[in-house]
Amino acid sequence: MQEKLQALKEDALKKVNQAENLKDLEAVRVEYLGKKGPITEVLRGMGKLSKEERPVIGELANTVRAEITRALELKKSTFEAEALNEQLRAEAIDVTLPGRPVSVGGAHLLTEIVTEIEDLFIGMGFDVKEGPEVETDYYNFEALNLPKDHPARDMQDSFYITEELLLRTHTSPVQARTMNEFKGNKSVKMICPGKVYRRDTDDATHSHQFTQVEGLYVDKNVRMSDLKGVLNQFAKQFFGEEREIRLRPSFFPFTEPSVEMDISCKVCQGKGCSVCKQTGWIEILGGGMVHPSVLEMAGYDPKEYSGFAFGMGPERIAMLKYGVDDIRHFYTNDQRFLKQYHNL
Ligand code: 2NL
Repeated sequence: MQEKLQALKEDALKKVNQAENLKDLEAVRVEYLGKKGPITEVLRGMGKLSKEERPVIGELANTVRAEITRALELKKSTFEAEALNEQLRAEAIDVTLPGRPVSVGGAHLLTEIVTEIEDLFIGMGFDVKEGPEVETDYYNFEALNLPKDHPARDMQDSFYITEELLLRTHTSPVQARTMNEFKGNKSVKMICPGKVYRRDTDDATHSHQFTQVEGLYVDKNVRMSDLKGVLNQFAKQFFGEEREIRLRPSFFPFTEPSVEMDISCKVCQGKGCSVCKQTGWIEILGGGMVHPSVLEMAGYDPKEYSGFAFGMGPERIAMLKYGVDDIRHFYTNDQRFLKQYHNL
């Protein structure tokens, strides 16, 4: 019996040694120490042994079981340590690797330009107002002194939705609405930025949808010199202190008299170059004194009130300021174009 136990022990220890993984170990444990294993069998059969043999065999069987258990546990902890090391190796993070860059978004160049224009006019006391892009024929045309037979109202030039509704062709209706709201009793000093629509074939300088910022100042005693002063201030702040402005006579149905404003060319300092087409001047915007009929239709007495208005295209201004050669760059969202202006 003693030899049998010794042999069992040696077999078991040998198998523990040969085990390659936790599964093998568990198999050895079940084989030798399990309920149906040989050691349990020996301990169960103790009753059949003589009085003298019983404590000797009992002790030996317990020792053998303890030794096998110890060997199993030792081997098990080796496997577990190996597994942990393997896991640590596999999950190791090389903290010296360069990080993955997180790309940061930013406002679109046009948004930046419009915001900058807004800030400059807010600084001169103007409110910023927005209005609907789907307009009535009345506010888009009629209220701005563009009667039914006016050529600018040609169906071919605007996106009509119904006979009475269209996509606004300028932001002026926002101003006409505001004047109407104030019912002729209050001064209006506002700018209105926004999208406008015209039926045009898109090319490098035309787009069927573009942006406009218009301004309006109506009060008692508003004069042409006020328009000139405000626009001069805007031009110098936006394009640089060294820029000169000049006003040329022009025509718009909603202003009388009407002007166009040029700034001196930055590229050639007014000497003449390809950017200013040899004139030394670059056209920036149009404006004038609000036509008496426009004031009257909005409920203002043109004998008591006067006003100036102007309009500009931020796309054109951005193209001039940054040398953008195609208006379509603003709408096609090519990251290579847009990213150039992220740190403005
Ligand atoms: C341009 C010229 C202009 C206006 C817009 C206006 C608005 C009201 C009354 C009178 Cl409510 N005028 N707006 C006046 C003159 C010119 O825009 O070249 N825009 C891109």
